[in-house]
Amino acid sequence: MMEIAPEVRAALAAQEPCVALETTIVTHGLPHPQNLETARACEAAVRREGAVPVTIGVVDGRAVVGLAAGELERLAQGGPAVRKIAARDLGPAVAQGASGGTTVSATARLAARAGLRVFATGGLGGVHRGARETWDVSADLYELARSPVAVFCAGAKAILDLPATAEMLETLGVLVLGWRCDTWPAFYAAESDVPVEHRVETPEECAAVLAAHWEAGGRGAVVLVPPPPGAALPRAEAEAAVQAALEEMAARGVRGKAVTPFLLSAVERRTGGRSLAANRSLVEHNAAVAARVARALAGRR
Ligand code: PSU
Ligand code: MN
Repeated sequence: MMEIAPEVRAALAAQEPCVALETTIVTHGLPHPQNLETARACEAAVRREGAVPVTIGVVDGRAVVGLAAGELERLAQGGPAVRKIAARDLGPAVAQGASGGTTVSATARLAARAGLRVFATGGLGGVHRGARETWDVSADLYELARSPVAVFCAGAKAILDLPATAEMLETLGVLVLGWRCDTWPAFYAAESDVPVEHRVETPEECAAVLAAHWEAGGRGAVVLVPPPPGAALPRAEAEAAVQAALEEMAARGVRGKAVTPFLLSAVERRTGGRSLAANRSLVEHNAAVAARVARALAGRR
């Protein structure tokens, strides 16, 4: 059911550092052609830091761990047939021969099955604002309660309820680490009011904490990486754009898996594309930090 690319298979056998990358950000998160450029830039960043990039997605019913360049291009072309595939959608996608981008939940599931421990993306899914009425909580959180994978991200997307997301991760036993930060980054903005309990300063320290977490029977972890200085948007600007996007969404009655893609594009319009630029550079930065930690983890074996 799952296909591991030869390069990835060899790297895993040799215990070389690998970094998994998701593809919903390609198929549903960023517009074309920035989506493809960003995905390639992430792969390049991982290689520059001395690790093997492992982009994961579903192509014609094949759940591929380590997409070839042409397969990634096909997903990036998009179109209505390209699905957004969360962990629970893997079965239907494979059995029906469909193609799609895998969300954090599906990517974490496949990465863990392949034996990968380090995974980078832009933002994690989480508890949506208004979840008390809608019950909209991303399956990403529940999957991290099960799969022993560390996700490097700039926090949960700014469109979410951050304090509720942090509480939920605590309930689910998902470890949260701050990469050189003491509060949750608010995705486009570098900080928020939500504290992070455990801070790490170096790849070696991060690797040591993750290794101990897994040795103690822990499963998923989230490593919060604030956006690099040049990339972050001012907090007030990001917040105003999100508020307006949420109102537009309510007026249009958008629901279910369309919520996240809708909000991302509405925020992009309202920041004059600046959120898109921030998104691109922070994902690449996350991939680079993840690769450095993957190397430190490999060095411990
Ligand atoms: N972060 C982004 N863009 C995205 C996503 C995250 O900057 O497109 C995607 C991730 O794949 C994440 C998914 O797993 O959104 C969450 O979707 P939902 O809220 O429907 O669970
Ligand atoms: Mn949802």
